[in-house]
Amino acid sequence: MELAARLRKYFIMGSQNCDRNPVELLQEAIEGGITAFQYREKGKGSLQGKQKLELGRKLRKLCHDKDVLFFVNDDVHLIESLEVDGVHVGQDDEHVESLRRRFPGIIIGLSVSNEQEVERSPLHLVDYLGAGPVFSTSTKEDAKKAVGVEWIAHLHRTHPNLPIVGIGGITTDNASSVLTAGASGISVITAITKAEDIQKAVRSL
Ligand code: TZP
Ligand code: MG
Repeated sequence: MELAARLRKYFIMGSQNCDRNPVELLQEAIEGGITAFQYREKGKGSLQGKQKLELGRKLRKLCHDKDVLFFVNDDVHLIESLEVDGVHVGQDDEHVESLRRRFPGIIIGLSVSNEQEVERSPLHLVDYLGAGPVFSTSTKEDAKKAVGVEWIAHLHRTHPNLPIVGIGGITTDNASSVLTAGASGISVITAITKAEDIQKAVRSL
């Protein structure tokens, strides 16, 4: 399957996002039909060191067994330890050039929130773009201002060959507007972690 199709339902989670066992939660999300997963163990209450790695191993195995793409969020140590499919980085993380040099074969996703960030980024080394926050979100402490689906449409117009994944405040109600604007996929945290029925939520995204 093409990368764009495999980014269609991209679930992001760390233990700090979970009111219940993260392994069971991911299992259900996979049953529901997510196509990609990003282990983002970050922020208040997140695991560190050995515990972070241990949970990563369990989640990585679930994805491997069900052929769900497995990403980590900007953690070079985890890239090496978990044999990831890919990594997602923001503008302030390890630079794409150095990641590409060190890990030539992995998928690299980069967040872009405005045209200045696009201009200073080596997009030729990137496999997909994370665009957002599309809608306002309180899940990420330092999230930038919401950019709307217009930002997705703009990126799609200016970079038609680069898959785009929308992020930030995406729900079962607004997901289709992000796809209609030109995104190949939507990435969500709370739309899945806080869902009453996880499988149902994933199916309707
Ligand atoms: N990057 C930009 S917004 C965001 C991240 C990681 C948080 C998305 O969380 P939610 O709950 O889907 O709005
Ligand atoms: Mg980051």
